[in-house]
Amino acid sequence: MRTETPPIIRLADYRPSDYLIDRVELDVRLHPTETRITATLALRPNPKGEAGAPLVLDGDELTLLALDLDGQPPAPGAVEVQPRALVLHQPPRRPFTLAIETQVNPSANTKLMGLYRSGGVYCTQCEADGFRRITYFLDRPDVMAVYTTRIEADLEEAPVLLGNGNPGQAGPAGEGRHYAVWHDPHPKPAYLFALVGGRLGRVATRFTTMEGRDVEIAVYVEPGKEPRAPYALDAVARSMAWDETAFGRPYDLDVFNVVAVSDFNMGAMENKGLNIFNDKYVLASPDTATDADYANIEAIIAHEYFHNWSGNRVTCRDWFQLCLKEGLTVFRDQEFSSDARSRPVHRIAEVRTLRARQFPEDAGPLAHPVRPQAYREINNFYTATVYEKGAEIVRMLRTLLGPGAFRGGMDRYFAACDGTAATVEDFLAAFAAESGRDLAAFARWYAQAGTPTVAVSGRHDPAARTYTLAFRQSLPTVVTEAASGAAPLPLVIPVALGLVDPGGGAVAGRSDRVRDGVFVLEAEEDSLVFTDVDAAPVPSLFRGFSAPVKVAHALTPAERLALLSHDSDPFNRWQAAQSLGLEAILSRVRAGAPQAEEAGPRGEALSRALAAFLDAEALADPAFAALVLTLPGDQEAAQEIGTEVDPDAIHRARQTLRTHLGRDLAARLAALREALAEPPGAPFSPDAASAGRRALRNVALDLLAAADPGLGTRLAVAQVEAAATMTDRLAALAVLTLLPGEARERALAGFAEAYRDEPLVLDKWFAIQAAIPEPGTVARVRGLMEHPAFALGNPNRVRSLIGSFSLNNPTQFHRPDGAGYDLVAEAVRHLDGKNPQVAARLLTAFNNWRMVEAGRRQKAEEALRAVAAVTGLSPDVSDIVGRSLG
Ligand code: 0A1
Ligand code: ZN
Repeated sequence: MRTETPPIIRLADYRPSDYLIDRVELDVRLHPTETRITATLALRPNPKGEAGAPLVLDGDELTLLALDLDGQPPAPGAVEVQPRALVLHQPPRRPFTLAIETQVNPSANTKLMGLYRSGGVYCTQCEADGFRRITYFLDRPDVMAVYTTRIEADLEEAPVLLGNGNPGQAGPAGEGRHYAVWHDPHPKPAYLFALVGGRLGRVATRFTTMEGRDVEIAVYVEPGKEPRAPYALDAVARSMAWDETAFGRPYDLDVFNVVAVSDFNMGAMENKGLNIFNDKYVLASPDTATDADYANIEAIIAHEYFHNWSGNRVTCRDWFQLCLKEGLTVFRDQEFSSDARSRPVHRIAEVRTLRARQFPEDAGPLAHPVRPQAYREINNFYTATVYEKGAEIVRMLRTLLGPGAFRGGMDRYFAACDGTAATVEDFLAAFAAESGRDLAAFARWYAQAGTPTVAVSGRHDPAARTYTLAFRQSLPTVVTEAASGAAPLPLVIPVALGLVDPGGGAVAGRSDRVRDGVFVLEAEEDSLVFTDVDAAPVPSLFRGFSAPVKVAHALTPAERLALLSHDSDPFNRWQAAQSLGLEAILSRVRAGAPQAEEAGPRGEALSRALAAFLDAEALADPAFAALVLTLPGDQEAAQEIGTEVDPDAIHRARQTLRTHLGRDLAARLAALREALAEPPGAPFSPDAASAGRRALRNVALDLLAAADPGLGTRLAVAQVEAAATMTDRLAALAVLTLLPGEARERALAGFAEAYRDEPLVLDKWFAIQAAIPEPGTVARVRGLMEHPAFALGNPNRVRSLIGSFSLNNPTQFHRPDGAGYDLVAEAVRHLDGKNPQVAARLLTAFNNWRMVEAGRRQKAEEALRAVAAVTGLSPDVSDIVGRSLG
């Protein structure tokens, strides 16, 4: 088999479908290897399509058993079965019915797209194009139909049968089988179809909507795991309530079901009324889930639930509009989590994710606009850019319009587009109509790839008592196969800002171009004059991270310290500490390994700043303090350096700074650990305040261990043994992984033994070992791939071991001898035959290969070329490898 580069699909070529499907009746007879599906489709020509065109139904790995047209077998020669399509020539020019019987093998479906089995449970995944693996269909999101699904299965094997919409008739079907009918009254695209059949445990609750609808909410999990489901169940109920209050959006069916499965390509899926989840994002107990897991479960439950309006009631016209549902829904789940937890702490977490994942994507060969103009494989576009940068665009819109007009625009959007498959233009039109603003220039955020840089300089004029800020924006020209590489146009950039008095007093300065604390930068260059400014202030720019940009703004350590101490904006206080930390790391790297013991002047400044900060307020907001104490990661420093990166030099510099901070702050950190210690037997709570205390305690442990490995080992070993929560146990184990020796190996072995029957906990064990920054790790990871708990067929295992290695272990992934690259490339090659989507995602770790120094770069290129040379590569992997090398 030859590798085929999949053809390019362009937004500019969009055409409405020639046919529409109004109703779908599915009859699914579940069987482990021979599942049969009869689909009865009510079709009609689309008045917007081409009259008399052949009907081309998508299909993939289907066996066609029977077909009839309006109750008759079609005329000989009228039907053509192609490998990936069923073509009906000269279909009727009036409404007609097609009944199609297909057969599939769910047990052999290792791609986890379409109908497959996970731990014996039948389930489906249809986004983006999996429905065509169940039956022949117009598998595109602008074809929306009303579905009725009859599911039949062996009663022993699958006592629970779930579908989209509301439950209808159910009962015995003879020969030990039974059936259930589900009807979804809301027209939907095929990608939102789902069914589940299996033996499952259940927890449930009820919710009454603002419209008075009584809804039954249920969460289904592996039998026996019910005690771990209530947190997710409660998160559904809280999400329902929040969407009513925050956006006026009620739920619209009588039941809402969530099913957790252990084999899932992504996080979760918003199928109408039947969300299917990776069990990692459902199951939680203090002994098995960390605080981060609890936060993720809450956020992802909310995300999928919010899709019911932003995604399902209003869906996407085509896959280029993916950000229309994803960016908006991420924004909505971020707001939900901010309301449920600490808003500033959550904002910092969002920005850390954006910088760690989206900025690198936007700076490498896989860069693409939030709304791509072309793709070869849509499943490769579920990216940080579409999701996270997409959410930032919605956030900027709110900043620009203000909360009132934003909410009004959202209401208009939902009203105007309800029941339709919409576009980004429809979305922006609602806000333009509401606010009376022209959003044409703002729309460039959707079309231009790359992270903009905004360079700022400030000048105080004592005589005129003015303070002038000069801004200049620049956007890299991104050249891809899909985009011309045309010079980018200026973006509309909301700059939330304020002036801070270095001594902590008030600054009187004002400018009438700043409204509600926001200045809007629209031109390439602009300057802003504040009047009545007596003394030179420190500008606090991009408060709350008001735009997804890099800021080039030279400040002295003293000025950063002033922001850390006196800014009213918590985000920028954190940012000040981060900038000091980053500058301290970079200056060490640039100086080329100076004396190991020295922190450098910036390191000293950081120590002093953090000491003052800890004395003043560590206990006031522990979660915030934990973030302030956490240095920027290796990858962030690498991004900043940009070319000829030496990951070892960065790692050494960061470790030295950690050691230095740990020494300078040792007494304070030890005191903090005491002050934050949990009284024995205290009840567990996953709430943000309790999690914040745990976070600060564990950051303190990490720094103490960096300063004094002996003490660190003793403290961490004790904590691993005595921990009351997985958060504390895992944090201590992670500290130990940085301290080579017997104690570490014993702790790791003990952990594996204690959780031998807990795959999701063993994933954490895989992940922290894969991140050990030592030359032995490649061999360790290869060994772990042979561990009985590892399985290449399970996406969670693969991501935990190999994904963690490639993303969280820069020194070993980028080993100078190329052994790290080879490990990942080999895994991609093995996996591609099984699960191309996960293989392709794994390969994106090579995204920044051009940034590393020449020796490593050559090794990375060799590894990529070895993947490219494999015959029979999937479209998924061939797309990523092609763009990475392109
Ligand atoms: N719409 C889902 C993401 C998703 C996309 C593709 C999938 O197929 C494997 C699964 C899920 C979301 O945003 O949560
Ligand atoms: Zn989503």
